[in-house]
Amino acid sequence: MSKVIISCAVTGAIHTPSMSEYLPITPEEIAKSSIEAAEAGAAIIHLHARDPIDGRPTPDPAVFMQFLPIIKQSTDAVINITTGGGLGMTVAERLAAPLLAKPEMCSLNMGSMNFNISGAAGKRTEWKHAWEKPYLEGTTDFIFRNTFKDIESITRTLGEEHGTRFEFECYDIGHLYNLAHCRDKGWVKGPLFIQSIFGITGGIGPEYQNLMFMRETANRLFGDDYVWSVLGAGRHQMSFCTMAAMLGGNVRVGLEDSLYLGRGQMATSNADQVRKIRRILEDLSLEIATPAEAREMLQLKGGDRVGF
Ligand code: KMH
Ligand code: ZN
Repeated sequence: MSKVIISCAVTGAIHTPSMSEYLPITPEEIAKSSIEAAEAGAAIIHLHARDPIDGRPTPDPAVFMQFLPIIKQSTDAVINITTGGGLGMTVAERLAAPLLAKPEMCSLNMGSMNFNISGAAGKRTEWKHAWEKPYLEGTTDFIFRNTFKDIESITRTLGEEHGTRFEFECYDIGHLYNLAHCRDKGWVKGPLFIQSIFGITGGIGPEYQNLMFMRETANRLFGDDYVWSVLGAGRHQMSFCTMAAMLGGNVRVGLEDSLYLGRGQMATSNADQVRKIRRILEDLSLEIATPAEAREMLQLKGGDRVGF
């Protein structure tokens, strides 16, 4: 069995500052949290940026550039920049930082979809910032956009022109077929890094039968030309990662997708979650991939060939 790649998505665009005091917001906090996660065993750091003043997700390349070089200088981890961005950003805005930074890896959501995170607001009545509640509640009327034309263009500009490879985010079985279509068109080549996502309202539900179905479908479509990873949103994070690892997959944790460490227990850092999944994996006699091993498994261009 090959080693397990731990990805850590440190801040994202789903959770808001009122939900956890531990969510990294400023460039300094994002850099520190990423470095800690890498030191704890994450080989890949998946990054979004936030407005340092109010924590709102931002596509501003200048903000990304405040933390990317620090993380690069302090760790060997693979830096993976979102192309999904945050709610309400245009495709061009979402691509601004990746095109400037030319990272080894970028996320790529494999379709347009409903993306309802209004449930994350919970029963909360007090908010640190005025934008948070409407941001979340507005997602009952939100469509995340990635048409085939968008996907083709992203694979050409980032992939072909800059040598960036992708974390193909698949929220449902149909997204695997979308990816197979892109592969058949010649827009993307293996080994494909597939991130199967469970538990986002708008995507497939967090049931283990779906995990098996996702795995079997990916096997049928991609044979051994893919590297599989799994994330479970919210309380499904650790159980879905564990099941994926037992099926030969890789795992993604981080405060982007869950603010908790266990039932009723907030994670106080990204590194907390990395340490927990690492412990589970090692208890299962699985070995953790180093960044160098992840680079080899995913055929990445190398940390010295980025734009930051
Ligand atoms: N938080 C994930 C469910 C992206 O950055 O492109 C979605 C995500 C999207 O990671
Ligand atoms: Zn993300």
